[in-house]
Amino acid sequence: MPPLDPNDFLSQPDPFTDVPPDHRSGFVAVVGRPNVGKSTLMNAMLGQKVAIVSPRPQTTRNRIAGILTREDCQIVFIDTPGIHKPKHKLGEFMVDEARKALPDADLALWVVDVSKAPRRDDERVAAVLRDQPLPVILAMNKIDITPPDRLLEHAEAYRALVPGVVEDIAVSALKRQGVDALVDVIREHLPPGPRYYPPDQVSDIQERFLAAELIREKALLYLQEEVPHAVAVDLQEFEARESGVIYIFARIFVERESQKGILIGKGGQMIKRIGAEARKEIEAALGRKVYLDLRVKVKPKWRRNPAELRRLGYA
Ligand SMILES: Nc1nc2c(ncn2[C@@H]2O[C@H](COP(=O)(O)OP(=O)(O)OP(=O)(O)O)[C@@H](O)[C@H]2O)c(=O)[nH]1
Ligand SMILES: [Mg+2]
Repeated sequence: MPPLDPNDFLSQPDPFTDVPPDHRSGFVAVVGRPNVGKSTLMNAMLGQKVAIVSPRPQTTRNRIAGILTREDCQIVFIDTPGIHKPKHKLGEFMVDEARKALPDADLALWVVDVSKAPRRDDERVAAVLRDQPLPVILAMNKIDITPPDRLLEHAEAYRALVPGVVEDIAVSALKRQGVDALVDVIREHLPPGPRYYPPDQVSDIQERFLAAELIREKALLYLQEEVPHAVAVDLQEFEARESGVIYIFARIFVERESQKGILIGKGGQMIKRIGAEARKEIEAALGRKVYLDLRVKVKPKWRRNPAELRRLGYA
């Protein structure tokens, strides 16, 4: 074998620093009240589903990084739980998670549902944003369901809440309208800098976490009323079998017997449906066959129990 030539080695491109001179990078905290479309918007900007999404408020419970790498920038989005008035320890953890994203960020992306006038929880978010030094970009989401006259009126009302808003832009995360323009605007407000992550890394989450979240997403989608909020997914086994199949065993927690009945459904129909839908999406995400084993367990008041919360990753 010929001796190694150090020049060969040095000429290898470095994916972190080998970027154009106008390259920019930074961390963007995605904040807002529950259900405005923060996770949908982050996924749309990434072009890939990293965070789960549902029609129920308080879907996101942890901070989740989504990494967008372009030739001219790398943006690390931190999706956060919706800021609201907490009613239990889980809620306190969630709001805390959201607040913690701000001190390490270069920019706050404030997402609102512009089809609606600001609510109490939007004012809570505004108070948090006024209380910190970061520049704020206001993403006025859901323009696809906003009548034009409402857009102007509501935009004014949201802008008035946070003097630190440097830029606002109307988007539809669902219809992918204005999403690329939003990324361009965000880039302009980031400092020059290298890549922080390899260009092909889209998130910081683990496969286990993603599997548990996709199970929870399907439960949120099909359950009504107070049941979704009482659901936690306790992933107990995640194991690659010799056959190549990934075996996943998860317990779905609810707080009451009545909720267990709803989750299982008549003749087990509901839990079968949740399992089938979740399995399909986990298989697509992992690119492997999955055997999904779900059990429903009643854990009274787990949302108020510090030991359970810690075990579930909510502390
Ligand atoms: N019509 C419309 N619906 C949207 C849009 N963006 C998101 N949604 C819907 O709004 C609901 C909430 O979306 P999420 O992305 O889960 O909202 P979130 O802000 O992350 O919510 P939390 O995690 O609970 O704080 C879902 O039903 C989405 O499909 C949009 O641009 N237009
Ligand atoms: Mg969310």
